[in-house]
Amino acid sequence: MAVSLIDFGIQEALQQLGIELHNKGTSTGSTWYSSEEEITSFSPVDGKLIAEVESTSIDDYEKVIETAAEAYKLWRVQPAPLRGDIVRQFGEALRKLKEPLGKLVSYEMGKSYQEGLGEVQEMIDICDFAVGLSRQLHGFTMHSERPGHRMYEQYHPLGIVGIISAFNFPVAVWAWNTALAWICGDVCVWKPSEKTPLCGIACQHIIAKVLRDNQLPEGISCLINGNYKVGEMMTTDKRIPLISATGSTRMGKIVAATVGQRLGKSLLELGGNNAIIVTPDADIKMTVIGAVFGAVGTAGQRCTSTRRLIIHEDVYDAVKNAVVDAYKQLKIGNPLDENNHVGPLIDTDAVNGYKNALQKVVDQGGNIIVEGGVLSGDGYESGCYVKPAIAEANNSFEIVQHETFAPVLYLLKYSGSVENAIDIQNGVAQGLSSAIMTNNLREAELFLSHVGSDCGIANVNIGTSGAEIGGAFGGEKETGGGRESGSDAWKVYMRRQTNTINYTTELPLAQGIKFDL
Ligand code: UN1
Repeated sequence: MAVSLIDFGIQEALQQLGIELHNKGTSTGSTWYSSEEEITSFSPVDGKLIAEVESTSIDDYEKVIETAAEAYKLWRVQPAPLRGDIVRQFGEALRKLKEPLGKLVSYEMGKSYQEGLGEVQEMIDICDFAVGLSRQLHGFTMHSERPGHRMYEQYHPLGIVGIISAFNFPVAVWAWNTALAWICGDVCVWKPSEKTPLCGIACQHIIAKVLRDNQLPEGISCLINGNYKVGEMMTTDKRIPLISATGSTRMGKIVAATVGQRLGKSLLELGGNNAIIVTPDADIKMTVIGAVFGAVGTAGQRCTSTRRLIIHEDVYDAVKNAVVDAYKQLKIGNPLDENNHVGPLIDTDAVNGYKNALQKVVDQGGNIIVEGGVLSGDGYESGCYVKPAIAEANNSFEIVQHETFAPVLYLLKYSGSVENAIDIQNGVAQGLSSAIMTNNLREAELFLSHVGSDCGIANVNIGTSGAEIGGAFGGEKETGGGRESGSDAWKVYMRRQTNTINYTTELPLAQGIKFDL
């Protein structure tokens, strides 16, 4: 049965968000400019064409940057707590629109409605976090080696921050960046994924109203649309001191090289190849929940998705059987229907990537224990619904080393001590998220120590996905090294300045240098 938009309240949600399907509006801040080229968005839920959005032309892009630069002059002189108040109001607007926006995320991206709501909650959480931070933004003071001198450091805004985000978190990752950048005094230009442009337009409507209500220019938040060519306009643009990019490692390498070429800053949040280590002391019931949600949540399309389970040989069969049993309970289908656990992949290209991975794991000597496959027929007309699959494999397989954005879980066996499992866990190019399931304090602490997990995120007795916004989010190695969201991630959105003030009538030089005139 095809999805009925009315049954799932999509039409109503769009109305509440003030947008329409087949949105013809174009690019950005203060005015909606128009151009020739269009990008189209198909819902993976029912395969329908749901948006045609005009792509930003070079001329439009220039207007956008001018609009943003103009807005920056006004924004940077607002006191930070006042900027925080705007972010507070944005958070309030999101609270009111949580359900319709969560629904749109679910419909355009394909994640479950619950996860769509969770994503909007992450936006609200980062707004709250940023509001508090707007009264902090503190630097250090230090003692000068010279008498009668004072030294301190302070943080100033950067200017225009460019945000390039991915389809899998079509709204939250923008908010992580933008809420912090705004309180720091920056203005933002956002290029959402060309696979989820309607989510971008919905967010733009929400913030534009907040800015309008406060007589502030919409240029504080600009939206541009398009494919990598529009991204390239941003990465090569010297007027954008910081580019924050989320996506594949392949994309990140191009962004880093281009931004690095002009000595700009980049904040990269790229691919993961996340593992859960299951030791003989693990609580198997907890392991199953963490592993299954990690592997099939968002249909395996989170950068934090669990891709590898590294299981000790003593508990291998017990864990394997429990996970396989849990997979039998999974319901796959329309993500707006809350009875389903797993929604579709984003598009048929992703389905091909999934099929390819399953073929490769067999070719490379793996053993499929939960069969995959593409679903067809009633309710699966989009061709994007796939069965979560499990394969017994080896960490050295080329396909296991690769991040496949789909629900494919690899089981890897280890023997001996936990160090062996940590070696396997670290034995990939990526370094985003990791977890250990154990009740053994020694194993847990070793895993968290400097000789333990080499990832940006390391958890004990929870899965690899579902991080809270309060911690810094990001990873090492080919994950790109960037940190977004909580902790002191705000510092990347500001420039640091060291100030030395002499309040005497002498001018002594540092390092005791004598220079008498
Ligand atoms: C992403 O997949 O790009 O930790 C972000 C998580 C979410 C964010 C994921 N809070 O799974």
